[in-house]
Amino acid sequence: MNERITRSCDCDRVFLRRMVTSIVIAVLFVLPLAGSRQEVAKASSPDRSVGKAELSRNERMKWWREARFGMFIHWGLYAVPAGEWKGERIKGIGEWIMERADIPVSEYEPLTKQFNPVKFNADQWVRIAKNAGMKYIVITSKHHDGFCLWDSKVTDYDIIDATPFGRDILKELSKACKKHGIRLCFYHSIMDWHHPDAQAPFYPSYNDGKRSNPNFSRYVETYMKPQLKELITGYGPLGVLWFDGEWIKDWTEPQGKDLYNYVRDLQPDILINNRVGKGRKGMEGLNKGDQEYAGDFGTPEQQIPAKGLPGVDWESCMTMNDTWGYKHYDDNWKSKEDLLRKLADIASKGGNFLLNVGPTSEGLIPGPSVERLAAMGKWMKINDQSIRGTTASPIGEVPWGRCTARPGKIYLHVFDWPTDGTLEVPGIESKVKKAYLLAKKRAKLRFTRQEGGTVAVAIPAHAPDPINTVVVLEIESK
Ligand code: H79
Repeated sequence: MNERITRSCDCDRVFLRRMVTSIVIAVLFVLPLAGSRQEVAKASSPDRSVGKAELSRNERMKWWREARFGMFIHWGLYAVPAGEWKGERIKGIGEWIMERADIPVSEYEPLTKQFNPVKFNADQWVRIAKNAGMKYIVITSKHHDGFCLWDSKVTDYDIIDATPFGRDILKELSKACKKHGIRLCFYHSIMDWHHPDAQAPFYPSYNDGKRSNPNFSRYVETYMKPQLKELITGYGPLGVLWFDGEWIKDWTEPQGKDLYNYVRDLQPDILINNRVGKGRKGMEGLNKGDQEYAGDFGTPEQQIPAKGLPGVDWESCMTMNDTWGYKHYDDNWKSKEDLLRKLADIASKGGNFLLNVGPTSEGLIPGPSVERLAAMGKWMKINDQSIRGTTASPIGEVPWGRCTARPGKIYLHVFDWPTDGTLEVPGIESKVKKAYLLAKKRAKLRFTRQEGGTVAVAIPAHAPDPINTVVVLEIESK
């Protein structure tokens, strides 16, 4: 099996190279005496060549594991109806309005004429993400409705050929991301309700899980793959390709593996989510079973796995209200407290947080989203070390909040500030050198060691930050 789709291949390339050298020596000198030839052949067999030395999974995942926080952007024609069709408010997520309101292609397509986001400013969007402390942006190059946000050569159903706006949104974002040091990533739907060789003939059952389109492989080979090539070669290098809509009957795991390899041949260091293939378990988006499935990370949607996913890379994607694509009447916003605590919760379980915004058809990120991101950025400016590049809690669950770590430091995210002036931290086996508030590094906190590995830290009477105050323990690294 192709080494690149083997999830367990976490070995460091440098380590491997050294190992190969040792094995060569062993082959030449030792093996003729003791030898186990099979092992040698296995360890020294070359990687599937992709034109240049292949990066190990750890090397590829490095920036993503460090980033911990990214922005999801759902933007497309659905921002025009914004949750309403023919005067009726349509239930469900906004970007699904075509399916939910049974809109035929012939009526949905003309929305292109109304898509004129004159207030779109790529630089502003990227700055909003960056100021929130986010390190990457995942935007819908194409959602299920099939409309393309870039100048695709294989269709006219795109921003340049079909709308009065006529500006290449992805090109502008790509430039702005480069300027601000943000990784640009694309969400790309495998399911396509517009392309005649995909699901469209089955109107109104766009999401039909039972029926096939006899021409689906033609759509894959002559449309989807060329489009992905355009995106990777013309807008990259990309951070992630984030597939979705893979649950349709026409999509199979072998096709997923083929697509995974196709994309990585075009950009060897790119990351690809698990929805490229069929390994997803319901909405949890974790790789199911013990079989090998394609993909570099799991994608729990609208949820945070209770215990994280030890040994697996994962990213929770979530909306700030109840829709991904803009709906003008959805006011069910999560509070900034909730969002900031979710960020700490996810980091404490070793995952990433991909937080969504759904811009309007004018090209603006809704005000309530901007406000929340600004509040998160304010917290991140002081506390980002406790999130960025950290790993899951080394001491399990704690009663007052969450915990993250990096070598030599444990970050205590205190949500419920103790009123008795003492923060009890269980399970600390290493020697504690220092304790302080991350917001006030020079003011050292006193601490005592209690029985059973608990360290009691003397803390101020009132929570310096009622949402999440971070207390740092500097420990002797093992
Ligand atoms: O892009 C956003 C949504 O439009 C898309 N994913 C996020 C990131 C999405 N969210 N929900 N859905 C799509 C609805 C899909 C629901 C289901 Fe299934 C498809 C239910 C049954 C088939 C996937 C496979 C979930 C459970 C099994």
